[in-house]
Amino acid sequence: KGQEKWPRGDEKVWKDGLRGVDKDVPEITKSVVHHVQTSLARQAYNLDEAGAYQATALSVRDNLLPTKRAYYLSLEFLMGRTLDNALLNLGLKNKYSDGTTKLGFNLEDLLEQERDAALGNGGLGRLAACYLDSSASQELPVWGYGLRYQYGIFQQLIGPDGSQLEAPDPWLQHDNPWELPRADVTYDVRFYGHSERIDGMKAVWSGGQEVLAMAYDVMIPGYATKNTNNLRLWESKPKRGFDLNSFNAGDYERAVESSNSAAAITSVLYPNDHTTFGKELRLKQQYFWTAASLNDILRRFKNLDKPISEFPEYVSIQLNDTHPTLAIPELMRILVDEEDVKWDAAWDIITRTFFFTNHTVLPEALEKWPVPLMQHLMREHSDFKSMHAGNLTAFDVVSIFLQAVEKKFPGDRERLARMSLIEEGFPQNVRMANLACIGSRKVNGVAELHSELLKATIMKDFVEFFGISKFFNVTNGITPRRWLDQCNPRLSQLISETLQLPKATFLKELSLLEGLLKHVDEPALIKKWAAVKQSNKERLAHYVETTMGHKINTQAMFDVQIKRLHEYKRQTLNIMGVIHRYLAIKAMTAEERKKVNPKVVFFAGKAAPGYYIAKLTIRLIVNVARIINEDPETKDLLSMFFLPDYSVSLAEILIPASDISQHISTAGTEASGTSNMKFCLNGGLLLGTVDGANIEIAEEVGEQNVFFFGHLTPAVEDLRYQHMYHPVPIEQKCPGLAKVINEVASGRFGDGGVYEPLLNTIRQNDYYLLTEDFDSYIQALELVDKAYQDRTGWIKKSIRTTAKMGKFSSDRAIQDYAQECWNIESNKLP
Ligand code: CJB
Repeated sequence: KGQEKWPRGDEKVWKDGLRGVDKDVPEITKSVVHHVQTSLARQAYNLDEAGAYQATALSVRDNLLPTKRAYYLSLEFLMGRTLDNALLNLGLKNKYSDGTTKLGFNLEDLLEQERDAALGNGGLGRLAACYLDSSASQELPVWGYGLRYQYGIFQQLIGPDGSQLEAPDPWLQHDNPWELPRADVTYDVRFYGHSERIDGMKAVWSGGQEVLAMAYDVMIPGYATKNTNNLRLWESKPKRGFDLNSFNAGDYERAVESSNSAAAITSVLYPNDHTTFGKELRLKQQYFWTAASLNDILRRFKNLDKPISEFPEYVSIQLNDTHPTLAIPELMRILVDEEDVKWDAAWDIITRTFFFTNHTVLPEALEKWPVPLMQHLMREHSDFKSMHAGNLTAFDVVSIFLQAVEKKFPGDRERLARMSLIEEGFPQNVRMANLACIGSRKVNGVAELHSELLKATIMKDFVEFFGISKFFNVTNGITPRRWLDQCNPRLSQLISETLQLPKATFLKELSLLEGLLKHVDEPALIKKWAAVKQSNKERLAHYVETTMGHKINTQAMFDVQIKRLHEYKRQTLNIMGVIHRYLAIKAMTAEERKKVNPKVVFFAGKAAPGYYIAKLTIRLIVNVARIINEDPETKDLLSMFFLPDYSVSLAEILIPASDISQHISTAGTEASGTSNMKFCLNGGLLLGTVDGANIEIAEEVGEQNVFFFGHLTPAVEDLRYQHMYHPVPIEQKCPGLAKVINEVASGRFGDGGVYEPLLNTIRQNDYYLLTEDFDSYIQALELVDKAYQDRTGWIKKSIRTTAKMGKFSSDRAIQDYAQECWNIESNKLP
């Protein structure tokens, strides 16, 4: 009544509730305070009972409202194995270990029986998997949608001459206990055929091929919660078994043709990374998947019995790269042709529903689809064509976009051409990134530098048109459950003891690792930390010995580069560095060799089957390894291994064992990188260029704890220009590298002629600037050696690095999306 002392109740509870941070304030109190502050816009000191009633009622009402969901559309989910992860997330590992032991089985051996679910190529697919774990763990209503490929990423074998060979990955050969087939959840998806406009507006699409999409649900258990989210994967099936007419007429091939072509859609994951090939089957995959997913999302929305105009209030859709961009025109088609929504209202729904993440600025990765192919496959989306041709219809909202551009920048034909969805040429192409951008509410890059580059390059015109606030950054993250607790249980245990916190506490709030800093100088911790690293190195050595038959010196420094083979990632720079080191040791006296820091270099990674230069790089690595591992003069000081068939499970062995890992892309080319975060979380130090998330890692851990080298992003364009127009022979530009190249060419590591095309990429225009960065790379490697000599100093760096990895939890990243894009909140279960 105005007289009472402010506030009523407990002052601390009010304050903490207002800040919304204190974990001890019950959810209910926080929720009421939240409504006082936001819904009522009132303050605690003048809150009367009527206001308190309103706030309480609103808080209770929250429990009755259907919650909004976010959908993560990704063509790739690189899940790895599930059993160990599920046991840890459910807190059941010890119990199951006891249980299976009593039955005469060792749980660890059973875990090895599981095949990786490898439905992805690399970083992009693994990121999607980490995001599912974080969403489930934080009780966020996020569902994944993808494809259930019969064959995941190919199995990599190394042939007798050192080349990569590919074999299929029939991962579904045995029953997959982690999925639930949902014969009750199916949709028809149409391809080809023809469409007719009626009333000049609505269109009816008929004929062509109809395929059935059937759902398989994969459970995503959250960590230390009862919440489980869902990943829905679609399988394509023939709509009708086979064509009985043809069968009866004796034409057996024709009879099964259509059923085979339906099943083919989800038969295999395309093994290309950072490139687009314009294959019809790939476009069919994209359309099949987006159409089925949208149907499913709409069906769920309709159960809420809300007007369609409220769709964005209940649904957000994140486009993981441009692969699901067809969801934009497909939702337009459904809204206009099936739901009777007017074009402009439909476009408004679209641009409040979709959000788009870009993962690379490499031009060869920007998806483009030929207009004729699109027209052929999806009759209804062919309006792209009329839009471009200037044959505008009143209903074509997308073309209105171009009119708006013209209005804002009159007469700027070049700008119009750049921003158009259609790229001129024979044939014309649809630019998927432009479509994804104009159809989305927001667009983000995956690390600070990358997001800045996006705004300055491929999205520049769009920033000028839409304004800067549409564009933002979400730095990638990794789940600490798999990438610390599961892959490195001893380190997780040591951290728990040191911080005197249960594992679940810091695995859910990774910034708590900072508490390690207080202990960094304690000799007991340093000793234990070193012992954990040593045991992980032994585990890796054991793996190499049993799979490849090589014994490894575990006292040596372990230097690791594991990622897709790509010229921009510069595995070639690494191998040239190894050869340089080998030649240097060969030239030393026995006395000098005593001072050399022994080192084992590990490589792993797949090359796209059609990527000739990347495959040649693998061949060179394997053949150099064969020579130096057999050289009695040097092999104790330097050895090297290419571990075949890189996978999530292999990464779980390699990452905890690394002393130093390499992330050495040409500046400005690696959007983020996520393995860099995994290595650092496991106390491995980082050797890298000033690129992607390396920069933010250095900001966190301090530059004295990372090893940086090479040119910076702003220099790259100029250097490339110089290479193009003022080439300098490699002998002058970089004598150290020239010498290494000559050794390879001369046949020191097997037939030199074989490697000419690879060597020429460096000798000729050197697009990825190896000759520019080689000297500083070698210097950085020397600094690494020097730092490693001081073993205690090294371990302190290692502890400091782990301590500062809080920012890189995918829990933080997914919260960024939840708040910045999706506007969803945790759905806490009792
Ligand atoms: N990325 O894995 C892929 N495939 C692509 O086609 C394009 C980009 C990677 O995505 C990761 C997740 O955002 C990034 O960390 C990585 O830098 C990028 O190359």
